[in-house]
Amino acid sequence: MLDRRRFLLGSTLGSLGLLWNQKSAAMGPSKKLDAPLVLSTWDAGLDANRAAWDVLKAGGRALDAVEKGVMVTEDSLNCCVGLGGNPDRDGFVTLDACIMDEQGNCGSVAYLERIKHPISVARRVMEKTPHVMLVGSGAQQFAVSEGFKLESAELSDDAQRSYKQWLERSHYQSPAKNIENKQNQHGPFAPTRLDDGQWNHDTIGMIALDQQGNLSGSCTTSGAGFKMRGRVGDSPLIGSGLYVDNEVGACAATGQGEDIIRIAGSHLVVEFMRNGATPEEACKKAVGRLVSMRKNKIGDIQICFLAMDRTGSFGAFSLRPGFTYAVRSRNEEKIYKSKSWFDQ
Ligand code: SD4
Repeated sequence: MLDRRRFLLGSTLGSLGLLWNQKSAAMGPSKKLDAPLVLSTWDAGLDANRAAWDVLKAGGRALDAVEKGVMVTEDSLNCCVGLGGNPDRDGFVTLDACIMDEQGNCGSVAYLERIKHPISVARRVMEKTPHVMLVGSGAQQFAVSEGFKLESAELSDDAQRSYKQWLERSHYQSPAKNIENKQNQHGPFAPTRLDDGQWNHDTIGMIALDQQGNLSGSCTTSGAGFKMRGRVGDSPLIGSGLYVDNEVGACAATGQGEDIIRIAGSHLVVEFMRNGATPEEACKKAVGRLVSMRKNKIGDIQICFLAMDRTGSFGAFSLRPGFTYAVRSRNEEKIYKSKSWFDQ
């Protein structure tokens, strides 16, 4: 009798194990690293990760890490982040950013001009106002009242050159279609900064897991190069450019904002993880959602997701090849290349 019970128990557990294995295999690979851990979009994320890592390894909060981290990119002369970024089609740099912590607190700014660190203004919105999002002149007014310096509106040398080049090519007809797709960077509206394709993306989205096991995320950008004046992308929109749920995981997005917004991309990825998908599989499912929604309108756009679950498993997926992301942990400091829908 006892043997029969043991046999039944063993075979039940065996089949549970089998189911578990089948599920994991179907969900696709993800890599797991111990906390603390920080991930960010594109190669430029390496430098940003270093600043975040200093906070994390000292036992600091993920929230502080993701703010400090992306400030490095906002300070650098990047094509697509901070005041050195490409302007809108009227020649003004307008910045979008958001931040979210482990308790669902979040703050955001959009269409913000002449302020060096939009991510810090977003954090102040989160901590000092009853609101989640401030835009345009109101966001700028709030920033100044909080002691942020109003910087010059002059474009950086690179941005000026790039803007001139774009005006010559486009005759002001259209905003750039896509600033993300490395594979398609030589079209009439491709806003390459130095015509070598290395400068046509870089929005930074960062997600981190601290030693206490808490997640936070940040995202900051000058948005799509040569966009229409007033255009806001996914990056400052909680749920599109960034989402954090401490019980599940976090996701940050980069790519054509309009298409990330269409599917509330980062929130969607977190929901897929909540339902059992690994981070990479969740990112892939979100890309697949856009593919089936837009069908032949998928055109030349690029969208990319980077995700981590609450245990430190992480992964990414993009629509087209070319998306890279930077990882920093105790064991590694590395650039990964994500898989893409069109690799398949
Ligand atoms: C936007 N998602 O404004 C941003 C662009 C981006 O790297 O990701 N650039 O649509």
